[in-house]
Amino acid sequence: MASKNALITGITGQDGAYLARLLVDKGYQVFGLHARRSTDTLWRLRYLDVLDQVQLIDGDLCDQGSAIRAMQKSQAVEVYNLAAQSFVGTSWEQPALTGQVTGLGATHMLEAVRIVNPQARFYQASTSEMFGLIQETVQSETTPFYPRSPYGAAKLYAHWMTVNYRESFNLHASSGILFNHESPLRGIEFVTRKVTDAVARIKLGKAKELRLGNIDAKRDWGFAGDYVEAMWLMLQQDTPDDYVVATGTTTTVRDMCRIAFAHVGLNHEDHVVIDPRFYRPAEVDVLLGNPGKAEAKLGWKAKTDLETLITMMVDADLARVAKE
Ligand code: NAP
Ligand code: F7E
Repeated sequence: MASKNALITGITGQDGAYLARLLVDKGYQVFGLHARRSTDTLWRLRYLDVLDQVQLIDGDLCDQGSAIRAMQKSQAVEVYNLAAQSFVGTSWEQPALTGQVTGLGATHMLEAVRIVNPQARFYQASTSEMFGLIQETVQSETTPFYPRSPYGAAKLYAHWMTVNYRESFNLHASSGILFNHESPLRGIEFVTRKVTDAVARIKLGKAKELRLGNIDAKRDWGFAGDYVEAMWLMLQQDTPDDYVVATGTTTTVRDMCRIAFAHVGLNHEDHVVIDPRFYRPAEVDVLLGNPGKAEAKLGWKAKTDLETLITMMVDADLARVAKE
């Protein structure tokens, strides 16, 4: 069978790297929209040993022409729109930029698909942040949205544009409403990686304390490597749809810290310092997803529990910090 071409925006991010690895392993020709930066952003693709097997296309999602050219150059039949300003905290400092990349960027990609190849299948990286101030204890595809950050609001716009292009132009456009997912490739500013990196530094005598904000917040955390399989599965369905992707369990930041410190024989209470600088203007207190539809229709289920995930991340950070 001839190999399929896929285009990933955000290929240098955590999910982009795992998805590139997955698609290359499935025999796809993988193209990635790559925004020029003055520093190295290719380390994740190197870490998963996939950099040499993908073709990068210079472009920025804020630029409509970039999106169109990426569709033309890649001849993609599957498009995964993962690019975003994805850090919730930063979205209050850069709300307009977040709207442009995370919100309008999706419209640029949808337009590119509509103009260049309306038969191509489209995946939008939607998020549990759209539930924000939760309207139901367990969130599913039918739970009303109530975003609590400029990031959440931008993603909600992108989500509805995806639904709208599906209904208006009959695009095969699906949204994955993914709950938090982490890995050793997670950005250092996100709480799990901030914790596992600090645990490694404290264990190796390079730091003493870890400063955190609201450790009572609860999240439904899974492993990014599992979650990219759900993205791919959505584009293999005959009909496009929206799916919650989650583990179905929720844990406080405090308990996640306890797991991470305990893995190296330390007590988190001896090292964690609460610092109001890390509080957010509006918090998402608790998220808990119901992945029942993904399980029933896609045959997808999270394989990695939180303890396995966090210990994997601590071990990776111990190896990294030891080499510094
Ligand atoms: P990430 O690590 O922050 O990656 C974001 C990617 O977007 C990077 O490749 C980044 O490129 C790229 N990007 C940013 N601005 C761009 C622009 N103007 N033009 C082109 N590319 C740009 O995010 P992630 O964790 O992999 O998440 C992937 C997607 O899923 C994001 O849309 C995120 O919002 C969404 N999501 C994530 C989670 C989660 O828990 N991880 C949950 C739900 C939804 P650089 O490397 O050059 O910065
Ligand atoms: O925060 C609390 C913080 O930044 C998790 C993104 O991938 O998932 C991610 O968004 C919780 C929040 O992720 C610190 O207040 C406490 O309640 O790791 P986070 P997030 O905001 O949930 C969603 C699904 C996405 O779509 C996003 O793109 O942890 N917290 N103390 C802290 N968080 C951080 N970052 N740093 C702290 O010191």
